[in-house]
Amino acid sequence: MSESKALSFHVPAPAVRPGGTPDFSDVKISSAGEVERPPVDVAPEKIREHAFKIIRVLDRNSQAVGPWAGLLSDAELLEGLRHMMTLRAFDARMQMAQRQGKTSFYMQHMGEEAVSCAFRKALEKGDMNFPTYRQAGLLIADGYPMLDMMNQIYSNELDPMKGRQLPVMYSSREHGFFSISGNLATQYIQAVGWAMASAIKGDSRIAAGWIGDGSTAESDFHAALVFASTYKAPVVLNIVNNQWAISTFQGIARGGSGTFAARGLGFGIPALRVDGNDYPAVHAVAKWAVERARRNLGPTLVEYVTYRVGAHSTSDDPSAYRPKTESDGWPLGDPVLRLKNHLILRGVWSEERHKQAEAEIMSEVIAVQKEAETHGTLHTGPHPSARDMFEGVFEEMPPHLRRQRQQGGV
Ligand SMILES: Cc1ncc(C[n+]2csc(CCOP(=O)(O)OP(=O)(O)O)c2C)c(N)n1
Repeated sequence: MSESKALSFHVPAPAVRPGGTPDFSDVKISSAGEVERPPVDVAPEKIREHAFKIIRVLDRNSQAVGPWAGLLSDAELLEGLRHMMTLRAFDARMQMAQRQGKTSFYMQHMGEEAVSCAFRKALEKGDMNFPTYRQAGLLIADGYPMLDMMNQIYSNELDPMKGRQLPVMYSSREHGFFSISGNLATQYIQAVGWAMASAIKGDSRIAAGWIGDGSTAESDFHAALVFASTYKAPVVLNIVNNQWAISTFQGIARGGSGTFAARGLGFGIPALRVDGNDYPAVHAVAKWAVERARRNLGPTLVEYVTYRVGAHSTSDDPSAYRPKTESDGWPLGDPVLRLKNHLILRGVWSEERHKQAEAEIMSEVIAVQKEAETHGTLHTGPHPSARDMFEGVFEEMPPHLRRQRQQGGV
């Protein structure tokens, strides 16, 4: 025993730190059009390699190529561009509103707009998403009113959550957007349960679970995969790999598995990786996975390879843990720019129209913001009634809560 070498403890570390040169040489990027598109009823073991490649449609010249291309019309792509631009403008205004003290907190989507916006277009009315706090594109792309989102962020008198939730923790049953919870990963297993219930009832609605790269380390992620694979639940299990979990780089949560998608292999769940900054690719892969679920072929795990360009939240300063210019080095580019260039190439869009749309969208967002602010912000009234604090804790208010409410004089 005494002759054995001393053991050493391994802590994965990112390639660079602040002050260094961005380095994404470890991200193996497939060429656009390169990855095969299997039939939806493919046996999982036949597509093991898909868990290590990246499905891409838009190539370096902005052309749509390969077997996953061509599913969307020009009109649909233009609509997709508009959704992403709206989300970006919304983010910019709400980020600023937080800095002005009009709300306590905000979380941006910068760089990840394609993921939730394109995914939503693959679902049908009645399907249910179980999102994290970074999928507001699901709401924007489904036509949920921006006014309701802002009212929630301001916790004002029209806040649909009545001021009980942290900003960005939206909820809309009607728009297939399950109430966001602050506790990471809990929604992933709930998505599977919802999908199981749909199957038990003989319904045709499917569920989509959402999780970030960091949160896959939570036990609920693993529980979700066990239940989804055992019961072949009609669910799409989405992992948004934006490279970061606050200050922790994705290699920590990924550990020894080559990719996050590869986590599905041990559970017998078909697993695909897709370029998360490629709107048509995200949509095509989402459609594939949604169809599998709808045809009762079971769950699919999808890893969206993207990059969190913004800070984690308004409480975070990324320059403390990664190079300031790291997002410029991200090899998959910017989702808005890439779709814009593709549409210009198709002859249905132009630089001028893009500039004009940007201005239009921004003034629309500002108009909604002005209206929301007439109903109150963090530091100006009106607010939801303090009475509301006691509602909804139980279906019927128990006597002790009624007493507390009386003591509070509301
Ligand atoms: C159970 C739990 N642990 C820790 C936190 C604190 N926390 C909030 S966001 C976050 C990082 C999540 O990163 P990731 O899953 O990669 O998603 P991203 O924010 O990058 O979209 C952490 C640790 C929490 N909200 N819940």
